[in-house]
Amino acid sequence: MTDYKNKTVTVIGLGKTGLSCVDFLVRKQAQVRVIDTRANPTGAEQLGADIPLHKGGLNQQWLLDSDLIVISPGLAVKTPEIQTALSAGVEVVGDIELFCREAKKPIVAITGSNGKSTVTTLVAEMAKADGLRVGMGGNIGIPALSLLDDDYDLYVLELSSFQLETTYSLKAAAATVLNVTEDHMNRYVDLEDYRQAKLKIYVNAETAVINGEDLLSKENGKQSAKQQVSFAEHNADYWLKTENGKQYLMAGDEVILPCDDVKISGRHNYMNALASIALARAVGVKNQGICTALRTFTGLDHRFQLAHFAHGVRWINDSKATNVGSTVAALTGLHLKGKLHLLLGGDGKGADFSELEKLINKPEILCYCFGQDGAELAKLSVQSQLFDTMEQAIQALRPLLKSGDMVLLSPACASLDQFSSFEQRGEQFTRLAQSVE
Ligand code: LKM
Repeated sequence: MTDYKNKTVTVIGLGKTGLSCVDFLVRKQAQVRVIDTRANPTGAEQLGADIPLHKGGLNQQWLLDSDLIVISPGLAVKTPEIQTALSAGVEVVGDIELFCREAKKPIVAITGSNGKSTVTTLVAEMAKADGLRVGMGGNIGIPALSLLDDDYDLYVLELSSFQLETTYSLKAAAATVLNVTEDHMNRYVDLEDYRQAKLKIYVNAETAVINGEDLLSKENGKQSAKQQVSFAEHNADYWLKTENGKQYLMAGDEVILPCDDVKISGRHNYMNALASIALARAVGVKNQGICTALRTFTGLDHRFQLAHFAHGVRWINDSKATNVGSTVAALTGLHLKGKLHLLLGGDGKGADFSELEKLINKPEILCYCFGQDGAELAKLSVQSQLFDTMEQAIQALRPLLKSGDMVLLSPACASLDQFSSFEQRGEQFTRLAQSVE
């Protein structure tokens, strides 16, 4: 369905994405109504007074008499009421599906357990530096449907596995699954179930960009990209050359840039840079734009960001680390002078934390655990303490700090048990860090 006029469409889940769906559908002259399972959904105050809103639960009758249901990534498709509507023949899609049916310009589509916001931003910066008008959004920043209002040459979208589950019409010019490590185990049966949702990004793609070091990121036959390119340290189309102790970002035999000229650092960031180069080149971005972006992009807020430096203590905000793989990346290759005071906790979403054990159970690392799954995290190391909140954990570690130490918030968990988002958690950490004297 692409003609929504006079169709009865139920949007499930408000927030800025839900509002973007309502706005789009109203302009298409659909009969729109909204359901949100929360008692006080965010964005309700911005909803037009003429749009019916059912909150605090689902409304099976509304779902059954819909011509179309547009479901939020915040609600599982396997929810029984949604399954009942699907069985009755009602079409169920997400906001990205609506976007793909309308978009007239090439799309670079990016997913992965880790690094997707960094790569999305880098690709967009590369294309902008090359003179393109770029619409960037999706799972970060601006909801995809809100990008349709402007005249862009290229779309660069970050897509979550939940968004990909409800997308059928994506034909990306270039698509990547950056990596697959465990996340969202409260919403998927197992890692394979989660991976299959992510692999949908390759269906009908022009170029698939795969991680040569992560077999789980590869197409598995059901997908059908026309071309495939790889990135990895060795034996890949986009790779890292090491010569006389210096490293270089490479495309085949061609040097793109010495790693010393790249602002973001660390091995995983060089992999992010290689993936970004592969995606940008797949849509025709020239080296000049690629290099300008790599030389200037300093990284995202809440992503291993220096929040404060005082009395020789570095306070690092890595609130964006909402899964184990992300915290593993933060801890791998960390340069420590003194002790590491590591803040861990929140909603683990059913994760197996055991991979962290060997990385954190060290004499130079002290763990301060908090939130819903704090107790489980505290069991991983002998030098750990348990608190109710992040704020209490920070109060406890303050008197122990010595010059050369690092305080790192890289919690390996979602924030939604105690915060409205990882951004809010990172802002609180930064405020507390800066209030040290
Ligand atoms: N109907 C209905 C709804 C809609 C939305 C009911 C409902 C919600 C809850 O709101 C959200 C918002 C955002 C639920 C989510 C959101 C995001 C569920 C999952 C995600 S996510 O997985 O894409 N991102 C989180 C993660 O764990 O990666 C981000 C966690 C964080 O700390 O910010 F209840």
